[in-house]
Amino acid sequence: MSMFCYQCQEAAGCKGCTVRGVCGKTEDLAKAQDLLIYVLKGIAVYSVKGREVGVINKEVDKFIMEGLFATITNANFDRNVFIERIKKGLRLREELKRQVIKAGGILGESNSNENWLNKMLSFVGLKKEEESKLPDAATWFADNVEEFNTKADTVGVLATQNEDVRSLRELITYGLKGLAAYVKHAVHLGYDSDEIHGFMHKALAATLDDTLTLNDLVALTLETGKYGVDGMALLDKANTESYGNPEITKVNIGVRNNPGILISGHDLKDLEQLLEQTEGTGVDVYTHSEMLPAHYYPAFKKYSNFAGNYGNAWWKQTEEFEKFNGPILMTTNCLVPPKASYKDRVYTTGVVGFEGVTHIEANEKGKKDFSKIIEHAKRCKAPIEIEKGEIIGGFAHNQVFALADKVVEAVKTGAIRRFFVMAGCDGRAKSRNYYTEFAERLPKDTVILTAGCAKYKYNKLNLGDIGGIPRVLDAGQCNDSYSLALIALKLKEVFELEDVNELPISYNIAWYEQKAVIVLLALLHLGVKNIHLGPTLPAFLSPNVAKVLVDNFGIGGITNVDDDIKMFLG
Ligand code: SF4
Ligand code: SF3
Repeated sequence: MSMFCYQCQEAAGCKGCTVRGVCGKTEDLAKAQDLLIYVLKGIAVYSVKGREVGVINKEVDKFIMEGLFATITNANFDRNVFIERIKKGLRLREELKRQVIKAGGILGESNSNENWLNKMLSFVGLKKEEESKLPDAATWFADNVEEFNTKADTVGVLATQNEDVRSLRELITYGLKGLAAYVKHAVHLGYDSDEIHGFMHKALAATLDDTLTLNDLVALTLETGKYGVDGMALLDKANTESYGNPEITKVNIGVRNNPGILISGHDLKDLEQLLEQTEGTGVDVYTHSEMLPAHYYPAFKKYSNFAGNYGNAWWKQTEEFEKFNGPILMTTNCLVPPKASYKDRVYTTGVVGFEGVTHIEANEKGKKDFSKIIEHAKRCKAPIEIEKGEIIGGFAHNQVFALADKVVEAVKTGAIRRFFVMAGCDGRAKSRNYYTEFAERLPKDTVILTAGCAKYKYNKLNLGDIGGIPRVLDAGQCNDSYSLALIALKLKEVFELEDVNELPISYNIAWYEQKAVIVLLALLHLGVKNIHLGPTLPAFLSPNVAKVLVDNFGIGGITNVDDDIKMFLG
């Protein structure tokens, strides 16, 4: 087997990609990503010890967060980026080790005598018995690519022999990847949390610990969900304090006559900088896929060149980017390996990357210079119209709370029989048409609560409204699933219920990549039961781990639309 990856819903044969990723990830890239994760775990070991003695290295926090994020499905396909990260990670690890030894976090006693410390580090290193207590990820070292390749063969997912331990370790790691992505966006807006970084490191280090039992790992999985809630709450605070609360908004899905820039991904700070820099240049800005909800924030409405949303979910980009005619800025996943016909129009930023595609870095003050993209746009034709009309969204917690009386009344009178949370991801599998049919066939007295790119399966259907409340309420991006949880908790309070599961809400969630994993774990932490996951259950759940989720949380898969609707409606 040349590689092994089973982190997303497209894992080949619902088991794992072993030759090349269905996503386009090559064997070399997969191995470099595996090794980077291993390096991050090794750094985390020192970070945990460091935090015990008051050592918090912010560069380490940032490095681990961005490294996790970079390995999310469809984020970065540039192997060189991972090789450089591995090299930097090993350097950082040694630096952190030094700080921790100095603070007494490893040898047990603090010694601020620089001479003693230098002597010890250069001649003795860690005492042999101390070193033997540390996992290999914290002590191995190499400085050339050949050795990286050899090492990578031994540290991937399958290095853990026991399939249940492996399953839980990976479930935690994927949850952390999703969490890291959300925290990264918050950090970009100046919001951070030492506590969340501390937990991420503790959990990463724990995936190396062979003394942990399955029960310990299950507990850690649920704790990951707690931090998932905290991470999404932090990002919600960052987004709403920076840009206002999302409000009901009609978004144009047609085109104008000016050249345009298409921006995709989840990073609102990148969007803000792009809008500032394109204002008055004659270049319009359109959103794609997960950037659509940016239109719901009051702060972006002042830009007259913020033209609308172009296209659909990420997987349609190969067709839609072609027709857009102008440059495309990818701020996060999901990037599909670009076709030669438009590759020169693709730009990446943040953790996204693809070999041969121009990457825009922030300067030391965090500012990104998008002038190259703007000049590029000016040389391009206006986008080809692929759709016309408007879609409506902006039903995040604050807006729904403002409508609470109306919603509660509709539930009390029976005008709304049930809500269906259909958050999550879209994807290219044909079986996902299930979600379009499911939305179409739901009885007219039901309302869909959505978030994430899953919405594109039904947000352009004409499903009508119930007394003025649209039957599809879009809260925003996948992280705004947090809003849906807040709405559920609010309804529980209004209806004076003991348990959130007594509400007339069903959960039929579509997943694809690892952000959906942290959303799922967050919902479990909030006590939500009987979540159905599709279109297939994660390949990384071993039969025993799946059983734990079924027995304790009533997690289930999907079957067919009619039977599932019957089942949900009881
Ligand atoms: Fe396969 Fe998904 Fe891993 Fe890509 S990310 S290699 S498609 S399991
Ligand atoms: Fe979509 Fe990638 Fe997950 Fe943020 S853009 S939801 S798949």
